[in-house]
Amino acid sequence: MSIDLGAKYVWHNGEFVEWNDARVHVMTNALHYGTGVFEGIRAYWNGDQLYVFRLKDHVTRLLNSVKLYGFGIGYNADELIAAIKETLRKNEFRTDVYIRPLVIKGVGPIGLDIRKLKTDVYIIAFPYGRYFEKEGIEVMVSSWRRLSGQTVPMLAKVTGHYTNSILAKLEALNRGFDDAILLNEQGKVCEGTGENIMAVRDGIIITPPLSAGILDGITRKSLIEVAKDAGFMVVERDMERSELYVADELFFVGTAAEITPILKVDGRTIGNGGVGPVTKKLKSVFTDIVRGKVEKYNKWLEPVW
Ligand code: PY5
Repeated sequence: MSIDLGAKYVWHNGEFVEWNDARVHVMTNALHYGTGVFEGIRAYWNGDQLYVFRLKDHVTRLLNSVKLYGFGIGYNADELIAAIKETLRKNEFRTDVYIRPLVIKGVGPIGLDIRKLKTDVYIIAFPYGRYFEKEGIEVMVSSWRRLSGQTVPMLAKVTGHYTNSILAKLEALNRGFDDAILLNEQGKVCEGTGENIMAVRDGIIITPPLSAGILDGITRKSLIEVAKDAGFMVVERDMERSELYVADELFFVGTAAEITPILKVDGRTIGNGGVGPVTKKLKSVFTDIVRGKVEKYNKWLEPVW
């Protein structure tokens, strides 16, 4: 069984394999214990160039995830960057693309001593559009708490951590919502299931700090810089659950989600129920930035062709 996502080749440990041949054995440790780290990266086609957004930052975070779990990986940042660009060229992509580097602990016996297991590195990439079909979404505050940084390193983007996100996502979908916001164990706002969160209140942009146990999101970091450059005040601080309900604007930010307006939380309308002016402004600037239309931020773009 395979799935056709419109890609021809997958990069595996330095070689290209046909999409349908990119398989793993059932004794792959990562399948049993969630021992994989990964990235989600987007590349945008602007008509004559394919730009990978903040490629170096994503690769750095991947290597930090590897380090936090003590996996070992036989490639440095420059080699991974080159491999990712090569994968996009090999697939001849001239369209918007999602890139998923995946580093997993490979085949081994049933135990937890992963030290001697081979690390398999994959670079998967395929044409991709929107993550959320709707322009604005309705979310609930999950009954599940976000994994705590005292349990697992939350700065690491680890496959196993996503069982927590999936519980929250399923709970939300089964109750008719589009997604969920997770609180941390202190009851403060943390993040979405696969997105960071930002609120606007009285013209000030508020977002939970790294110490709330969020993933150190690259979209979040970029938007903080863009918003400040545009003259907005941005505050990274703990947020109460109740602040969600009284926010003027609320939106998710992330590679997959890009900037997704949140129109309702737990059935309560946010602001006037539409997409607010700050969200609109950031969305429009961000859309231009990723396609190379704003000179100042071209430093974030890695051309492929
Ligand atoms: N928080 C979590 C839990 C995430 O999974 C993600 C990204 C983010 C925040 C945002 O980080 P960034 O801006 O660096 O992307 N999630 C992945 C993505 O590609 C996968 C989601 C299923 O957006």
